[in-house]
Amino acid sequence: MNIEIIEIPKIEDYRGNIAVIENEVVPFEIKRVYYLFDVPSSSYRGGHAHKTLIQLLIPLSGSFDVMLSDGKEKQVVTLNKPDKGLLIKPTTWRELGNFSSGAVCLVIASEVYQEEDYIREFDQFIEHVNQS
Ligand code: T46
Repeated sequence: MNIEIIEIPKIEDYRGNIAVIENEVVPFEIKRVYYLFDVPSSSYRGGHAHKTLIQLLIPLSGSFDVMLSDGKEKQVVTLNKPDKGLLIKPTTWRELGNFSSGAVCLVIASEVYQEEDYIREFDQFIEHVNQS
């Protein structure tokens, strides 16, 4: 599976913690940041793969599950620590679900939004994997 858990450097003291993401924390130049919030617990996000985009998903608050597939194997990663992110490289099918109340998913991305980079049909994803 083309994924990695990234530890985000943090500074802890009696007042609480600060986690800092500078460019060297991620293996790409940061081009976009967005976040998912107020996601109903019964809702699913994602359900697609990217041709070139690399993303780091960080559970800023609460927890959620990321269901992953590389076309051969499946894996589920639970994200519930704000100093541990999930790096998802191409070409990986991802679906996010089981959001806890108040969960916030921060996403740091290697590219600006481009709809042409999405593979939104699982059959097309399998074809893409088999061709590459
Ligand atoms: C991903 C998961 C974790 C934009 O206009 N700009 C953006 O940067 C994004 C991310 C979305 N949009 C528009 C496109 C759609 O009209 O917002 C709408 C919802 O997007 P989407 O259905 O792709 O949202 P998710 O939560 O299913 O997927 C998003 C990212 O698109 C995706 O790359 O990995 O979050």
